[in-house]
Amino acid sequence: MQLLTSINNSYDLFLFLKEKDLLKEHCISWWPSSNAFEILLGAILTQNTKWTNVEKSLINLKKINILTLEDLVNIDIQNLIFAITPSGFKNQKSKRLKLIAANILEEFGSFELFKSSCTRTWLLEQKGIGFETADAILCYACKRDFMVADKYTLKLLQKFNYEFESYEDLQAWLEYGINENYDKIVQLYDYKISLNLIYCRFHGKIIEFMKKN
Ligand code: 39A
Repeated sequence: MQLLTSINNSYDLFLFLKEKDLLKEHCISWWPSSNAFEILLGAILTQNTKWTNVEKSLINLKKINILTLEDLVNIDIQNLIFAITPSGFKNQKSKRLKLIAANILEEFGSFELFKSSCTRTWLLEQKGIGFETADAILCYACKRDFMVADKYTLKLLQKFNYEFESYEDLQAWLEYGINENYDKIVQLYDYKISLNLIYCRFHGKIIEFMKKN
């Protein structure tokens, strides 16, 4: 489907999506959890699968009390594999989860320190963490000003006849239009909205729009 509206920058795209009220049934930052550890799990489990499958794995992980990095490091791998089976690639993802939990504890000592001081470079050095997963962790779990630029976003922009050479080109395009118009965006909200929250909601609006269109 080709879209009739034309957009000149990501601020125009943001306005196009904003008027559709796509997040009215979602929490403020769109990602359905305020628990940063659960967001980290979800960001890795969602690779190459549907979110509904991730939700099933997250429920299983809660049921077996995987609530901290230490729980993840200590759980028997077979039990972890069983719990995350719904989200696919269970052997690969279980190893990745265990490894990142151990590496966070070794490098930062705690999840709180990880949230405040991890860098994008450090995340990208972790096995199985690409741009999209790293930015999802930074944006939603660590509340940093990084916009996720995923395949949904690329597909949506193709409908507006945009093409990008790389993930980082797309991300820069998304962030630039928002940053340049930050003051105008803030005025559209009747609550205090940070740049991070705008990025969270913008990304959420893109996914919800693409699921419906
Ligand atoms: N692909 C996705 C999602 N689809 C999602 N939700 C729906 C809520 N999250 C949080 C992450 N990735």
